[in-house]
Amino acid sequence: MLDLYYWPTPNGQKITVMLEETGLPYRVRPVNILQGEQFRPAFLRISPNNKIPALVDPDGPGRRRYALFESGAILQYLADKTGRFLPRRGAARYDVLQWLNFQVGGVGPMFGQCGHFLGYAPRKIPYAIERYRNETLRLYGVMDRRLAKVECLAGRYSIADMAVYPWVAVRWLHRIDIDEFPNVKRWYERLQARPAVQRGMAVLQERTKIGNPDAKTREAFFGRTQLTQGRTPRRRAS
Ligand SMILES: N[C@@H](CCC(=O)N[C@@H](CS)C(=O)NCC(=O)O)C(=O)O
Repeated sequence: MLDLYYWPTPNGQKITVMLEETGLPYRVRPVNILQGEQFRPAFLRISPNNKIPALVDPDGPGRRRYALFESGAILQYLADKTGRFLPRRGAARYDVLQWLNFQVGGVGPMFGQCGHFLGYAPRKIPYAIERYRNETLRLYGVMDRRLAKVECLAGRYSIADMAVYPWVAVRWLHRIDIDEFPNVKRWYERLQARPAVQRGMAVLQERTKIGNPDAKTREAFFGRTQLTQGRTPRRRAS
């Protein structure tokens, strides 16, 4: 049984969607990142970057236990394990990997910063808001032009779509009007109708808490805890 270290955020939901699509048996290990549980030593041994998602496979390569972090790597691992949603070889494989990396290196970080400066920053910083919202709009434009030509990002339904979908699901955080991107909208609605996508998106959904973060959450996400990984900071030598 796979153990998924998870919280219901876009980066976590990509993996539950893939697990539901493949039917692999898994157990959810909630990591409440709003309460700083990502800094617990046992979790850091699996995910040294103190972020969900992370996965532990008791039957990994060489039939040994294998732990991995980074959602793009986890999606690729699960695709290779099952032989699904990522062609094994050839151009079609690299088509998927390009669009998967487009999400991991572009959509995730840029949409994330856009949401941060629009909704969470204690001060409104117009330059930062404009910078990240422009970048978010630009990325929507890239996807819209691509999806005008093909049904799914890499041609056919793949882990690249699963990676992007949960980020489009929270577009209200980025003040995106999906009607401005009709091809993204069509793609989104097609994925939304898939039962596995609905099941994956629903995992621990009742614990989602987006809104005004309290002091403990702010500290865990944006404060000194990020630099010390939960440990008491060492005093600087004078
Ligand atoms: N590049 C990472 C990003 C993961 C990520 O940002 N996870 C967030 C939740 S969406 C998290 O765990 N944040 C906790 C923290 O930063 O302390 C991935 O794709 O897995």
